[in-house]
Amino acid sequence: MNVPEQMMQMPQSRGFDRAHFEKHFTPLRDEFERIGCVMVQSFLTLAEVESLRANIDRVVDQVLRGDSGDAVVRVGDKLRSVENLLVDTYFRQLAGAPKFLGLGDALLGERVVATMPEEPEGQFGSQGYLDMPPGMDISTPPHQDLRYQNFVPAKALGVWVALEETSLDNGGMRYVRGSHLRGLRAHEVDERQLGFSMKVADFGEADRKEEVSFVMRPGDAVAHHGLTIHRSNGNHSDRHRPAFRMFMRWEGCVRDDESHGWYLRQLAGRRESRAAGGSL
Ligand SMILES: O=C(O)CCC(=O)C(=O)O
Repeated sequence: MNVPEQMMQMPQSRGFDRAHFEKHFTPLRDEFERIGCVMVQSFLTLAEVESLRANIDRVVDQVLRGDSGDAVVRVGDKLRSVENLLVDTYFRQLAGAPKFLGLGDALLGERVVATMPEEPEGQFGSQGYLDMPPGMDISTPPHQDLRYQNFVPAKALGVWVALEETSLDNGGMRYVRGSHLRGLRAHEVDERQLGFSMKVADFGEADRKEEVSFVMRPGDAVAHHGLTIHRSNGNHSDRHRPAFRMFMRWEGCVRDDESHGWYLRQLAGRRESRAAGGSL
């Protein structure tokens, strides 16, 4: 399966036509800075969406078949998430895709790189596939990605691309307006779900009141800052909510070892409890 040419073209300087992305993406920066997230309509073409989907299916069927770790999460017989797509060449190449890096550069106002799985360690942290299958009791707890990633300075973002029509009823994401301006909140372990182990400890009404959400078509993307609190309340429709997500960070970020150590200890504790037959 070929990587879509449009995403992979290699032009000047750092590998892409900066003027093109400045024209399309830089105007979104003000909203991104104020609110902490912004929708990019038709970020991917339908052909690119199809290519992504085909490659995700291929990786799940051929590469991650029999994975015994946390990379492929199923709820019942339904696929919930695939976290380490970067085991595959297609997705490794996508980490250098001009469209994604161009969006990251424009929104952060800094040169970004895609995060790699070996950086945040554990399975959460780079490119992933995320569905919220209908009729399953699953949600995404309110969290800030930087609680998992622990990059400093806090210059990171995630780009979440809808692969099908998405709105609140089928599990669309909610983002807390302005939460990225108020630093990292205390998190605690969420015992319910594999893959999403952290939640904001005191998430409450004041946060809910500030939530924004989007009606998305296939190929639309929402970029959110690494400190923006986001969650999903679950899928109450009969439609799937498949999405592709890529994380990026300023190329100069380093890891806060103390903060990351805390996260890794929580993760290890959770794995132990699961191995001992406890909750997920
Ligand atoms: O798709 C989801 O349910 C969660 C996605 C998420 O938290 C993220 O992309 O950072």
